Amino acid sequence: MAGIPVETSAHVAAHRQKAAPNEGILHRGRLARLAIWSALGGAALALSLAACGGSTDVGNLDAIDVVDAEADAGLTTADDAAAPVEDGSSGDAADARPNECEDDGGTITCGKGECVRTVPACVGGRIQTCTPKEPSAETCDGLDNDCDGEIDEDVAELTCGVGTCKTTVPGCLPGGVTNTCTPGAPGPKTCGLDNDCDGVMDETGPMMMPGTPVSVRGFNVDAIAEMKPAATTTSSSLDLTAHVLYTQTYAAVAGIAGGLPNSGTILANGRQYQLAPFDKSNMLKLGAGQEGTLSLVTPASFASVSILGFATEGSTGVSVTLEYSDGSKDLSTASLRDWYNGTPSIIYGFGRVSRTDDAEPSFNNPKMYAIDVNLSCAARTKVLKSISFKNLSLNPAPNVVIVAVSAGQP
Ligand SMILES: [Ca+2]
Ligand SMILES: [Ca+2]
Ligand SMILES: [Ca+2]
Ligand SMILES: [Ca+2]
Repeated sequence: MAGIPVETSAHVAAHRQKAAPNEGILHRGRLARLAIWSALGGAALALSLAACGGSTDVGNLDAIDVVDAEADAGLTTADDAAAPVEDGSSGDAADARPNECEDDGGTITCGKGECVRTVPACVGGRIQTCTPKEPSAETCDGLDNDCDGEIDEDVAELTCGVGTCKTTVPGCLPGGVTNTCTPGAPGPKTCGLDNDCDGVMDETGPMMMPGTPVSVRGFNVDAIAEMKPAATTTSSSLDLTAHVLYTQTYAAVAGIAGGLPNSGTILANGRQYQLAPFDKSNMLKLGAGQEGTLSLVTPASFASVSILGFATEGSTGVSVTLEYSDGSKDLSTASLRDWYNGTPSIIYGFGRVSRTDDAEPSFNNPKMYAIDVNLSCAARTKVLKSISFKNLSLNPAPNVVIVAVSAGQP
């Protein structure tokens, strides 16, 4: 046995330093065999140590090489210089060497979403490592492209429409379906919002319905006959042929149909108007070119104003000026149709009579009409104190007759 090199722990350490990484740790089975060699060749230990004590054994018969060549025969399938090997003795102590494994068909899975990769856990006795696939930008496809565990989560939202029609929806629907954006439907204008979705903040709101009566003063004629004879219960006719209106009480006494409601309340088009008392001035009559003003008994803020009136002896234009407590005014113009046969009318069928002979009720005529004024958003915050009118006719004939005012609250 003399001359057979023997590995010691010191020798093994030296061997490890120059060994390939996969041979960095001595196989324990080899250590067991080393013990036998030590016992048999104890006398040669000193010689062996001397032979292996140098800084290199390149070109020399290395102690481990020798051991492997003789002791590993039949036990391993490759030498230490080759890749680590599977020695077929699964689970025994000899298999504890790192990076060695059993080729049992097992796999390793790593990554999330589209980055998932599965590799064999063991190839050629070597434990394998698993590297996930490269992520990509998240797109709407029902997949987790960027491999963060969430599907389609970074697809941008869709926005469309303007004003109150503006709509925002998810860019991607479940299942990877690209969404579409549909703007909301336009609605009635409302102050401070772009409800009609034209990109401009609305400066006017809706007409406020129903309107409620606004008590005003400033009427200049009593043109409602509440009792016979009309000449004594009215102060002025409304046209060139001495006609005035009459009440239901007058009609009952006169034995004729029609007549304005004794309550003086007129309901039409969702608005309520209240006639002034029948025994006082109850209409504003303006001849061609004339102006007149109705003052609110209680100034207040309104969203819309509706003026009940008509013209006689023909239709005519009329200017309407809303006057606010801060001194500002809103001017608009309208036309008032003749009280016979104009359309559309607010009310008709109440008849008229002559101040001189109490005759000629006519039940499809006369008619009354409405001038509706929608206040601007800014004007709705103001206090309306009066409404002035001007008969725009240049001819002497048509008269403007204003009967009542109704208004909607903001
Ligand atoms: Ca994702
Ligand atoms: Ca995706
Ligand atoms: Ca608008
Ligand atoms: Ca009267």
